[in-house]
Amino acid sequence: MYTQALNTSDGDDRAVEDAARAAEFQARIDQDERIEPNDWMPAAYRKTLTRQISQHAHSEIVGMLPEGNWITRAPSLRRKAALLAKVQDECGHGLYLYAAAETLGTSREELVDAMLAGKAKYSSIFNYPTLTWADIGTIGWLVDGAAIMNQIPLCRCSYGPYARAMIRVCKEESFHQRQGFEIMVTLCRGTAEQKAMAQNALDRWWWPVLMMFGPPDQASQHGDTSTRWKIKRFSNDELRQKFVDATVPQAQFLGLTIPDPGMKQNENGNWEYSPIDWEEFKQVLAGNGPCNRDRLAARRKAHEEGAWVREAAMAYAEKRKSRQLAQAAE
Ligand code: FAQ
Repeated sequence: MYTQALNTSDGDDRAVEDAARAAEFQARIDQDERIEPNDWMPAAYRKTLTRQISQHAHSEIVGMLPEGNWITRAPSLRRKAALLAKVQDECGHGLYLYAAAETLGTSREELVDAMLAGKAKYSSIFNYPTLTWADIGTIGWLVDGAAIMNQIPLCRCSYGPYARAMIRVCKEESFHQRQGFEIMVTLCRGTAEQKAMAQNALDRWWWPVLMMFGPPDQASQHGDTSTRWKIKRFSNDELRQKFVDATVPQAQFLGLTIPDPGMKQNENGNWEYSPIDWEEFKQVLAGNGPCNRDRLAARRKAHEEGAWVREAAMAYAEKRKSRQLAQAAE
């Protein structure tokens, strides 16, 4: 009885202490202070950031596959060099992001294993195929364009390592967007067949790109808490609208038609789009998109084939450590 009373009072004390720390944490966020890895943070903040940053890292890595598919078939040496550099940049983004996620206490091995086991998500957009060269232009123009719209506000995210990684990532995404748009300009000024290929790519990618921003606000599970913690600065629908408003004039410049006959501009200047097929989004998230199985199979194969690199790096690190210990003991 006495022990129980003691435990209850211990528990109460801990709850009061945790509430005080959480209030102090929220006050730091409200004052736009950056949270750094060794600072106290609520377990739920750590968890949601690990989730978001690792999903983002997986997206960059899986995102190399659709474009990687065209490196050997790029139409000129110049296009090939730019595409190769872009795909390598995406790999680099994945690496900065895994490093940022690791500062929250989960190892890269655990994060990667969760993705390979199909437990962790990556962006729905990378489950669509790249059928023609125009898809490479469209990915740069629209997918990187959407990524920039979503990621610029993440440069002001409350978690320091994520915000800092985003600054460099956004600079590189901006180059990617331009190279994609330039491919589209070339195709649209080319033959009728090239222009038709560009239109066909836009027709296939438009709706999946709008889905990249996540479910509508009323269905977003993490939106409110992530906004309160200043991980997100804008809601999914706000960013989607900004993207549509920025993209419509670009499509007009290219002379392409957005595949949404119901789209209209309202008196505020915003482009109102037709309802999105959220059933398709759910199916892609459930693993039933056109390329989900291929993407995971390709990542698993690459992981298995890279085992010797990880083993060699570990053996080298261990050897180096024992040499340093021996030198320190001399
Ligand atoms: N795909 O409650 P919310 C790129 C999930 S990088 C798959 O609204 P949240 C560069 C969400 O995770 C592209 N899953 O979630 C590139 C959650 O599930 P969970 C990646 C999605 O986190 C270009 C559930 O639905 N960018 O493209 C998607 O508040 C070219 C409920 O959603 C980032 O990751 C989706 N589209 O908002 C690379 C940016 N949307 O975790 C190569 C950072 C939602 O409970 C080539 N991430 N879900 O199991 C974010 O800003 C956010 O995480 C959102 C989702 C906006 C994606």
